[in-house]
Amino acid sequence: MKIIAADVLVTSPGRNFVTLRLTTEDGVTGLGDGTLNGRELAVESYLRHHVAPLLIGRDAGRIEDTWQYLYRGAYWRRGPVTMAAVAAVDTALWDIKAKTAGMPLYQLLGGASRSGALAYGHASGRDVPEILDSVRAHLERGYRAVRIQSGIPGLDSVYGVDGAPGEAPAPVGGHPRPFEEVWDTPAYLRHMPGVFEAVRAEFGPALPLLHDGHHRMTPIQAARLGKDLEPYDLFWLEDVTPAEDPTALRLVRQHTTTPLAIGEVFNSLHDYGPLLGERLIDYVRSAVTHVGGVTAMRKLLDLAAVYGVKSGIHGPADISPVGMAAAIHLDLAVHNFGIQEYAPHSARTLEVFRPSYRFTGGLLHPSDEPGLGVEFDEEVAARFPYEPAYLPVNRLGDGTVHDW
Ligand code: GCO
Ligand code: MG
Repeated sequence: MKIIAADVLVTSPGRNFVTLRLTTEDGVTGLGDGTLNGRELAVESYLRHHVAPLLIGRDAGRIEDTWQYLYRGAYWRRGPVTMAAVAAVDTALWDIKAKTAGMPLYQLLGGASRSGALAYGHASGRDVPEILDSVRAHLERGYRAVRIQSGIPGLDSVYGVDGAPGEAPAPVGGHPRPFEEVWDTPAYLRHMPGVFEAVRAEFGPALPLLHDGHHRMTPIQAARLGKDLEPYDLFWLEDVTPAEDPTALRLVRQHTTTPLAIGEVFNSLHDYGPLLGERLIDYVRSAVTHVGGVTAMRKLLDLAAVYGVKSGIHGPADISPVGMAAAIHLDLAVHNFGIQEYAPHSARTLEVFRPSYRFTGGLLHPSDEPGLGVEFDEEVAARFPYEPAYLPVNRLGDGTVHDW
């Protein structure tokens, strides 16, 4: 079954998404997500100029071969742009294969290992009362696990806290340059234990609570935070140190029993090398969209399983519904599932992408539609052209650019 068309579709129904649509000679279409927040047009160009022409005439059934052809054939392997492009192709090919088989993708991955995938939502607030309200609102929407991000006294805005620029939904047509936030790690370290104490006091010991450090700490600072949060029994502490130095987690691990998660900015299985082998983490955080697609994610999760490490697939609103659907199929199928991040998309985004996955009783299910189970409406998408938008930049009080 030959591929006869490879269309790269960029749309911004509230934030930018890059979608690849492959069509076979039999008229079967497959969708893949290649969205790279703030650098979308680099992936679009890579796909349009360097990948799409190579796909025409190839056999859509040869998924592994196409993955290797694009990865090894480029010579310049890895990197977020390349791997998002490879992910888009790979995911679209899995969509085609599953549609052709007349099965939901999770069946091709081995079938369901559970009835649904536990999802966590993003609770946040500028202060403790706002956070408690946000947790309550999430529980009312059905969540059974929540990430807690908090405003910090003395700081005007903090990424991940509702109302702060850059978090879902990203500003449309917003900033011609990235918004700049001021950051203060000592103030953050002083403040966070009290926040978790208040949340535990209100919601009891059983609710899974997560927190994202967004790469802002040194190893010794992260070790201290992990220790200070131990009494509040976190499900995980995410991205505590800069991601390009995985061995930084050695020191953190020596000091704390708080479970650690990392990987949303990784783009290769190789980035996990020492983390798995030395048992420095508990959860892998890659997105299907950024690690190289369903093929690469399956390999990563199987490798992680060897070390008893579980999945925590990245699922913020900048992963399109296509990337989310791929994640949920994997969540249902793999044995070492941990949790799935789920930040629902805006109503406008759901006019363009029509996913069939469902969120009920705190669990995500991919549905039994053949393939990924997502439709893309090109006419609606055309109403929302690309809008320049960036992630924010972090600076310390004296102006020094800081990890973010
Ligand atoms: C998360 C994240 C995101 C990222 C975003 C960047 O854990 O969900 O840290 O909010 O910052 O995906 O584009
Ligand atoms: Mg994160």
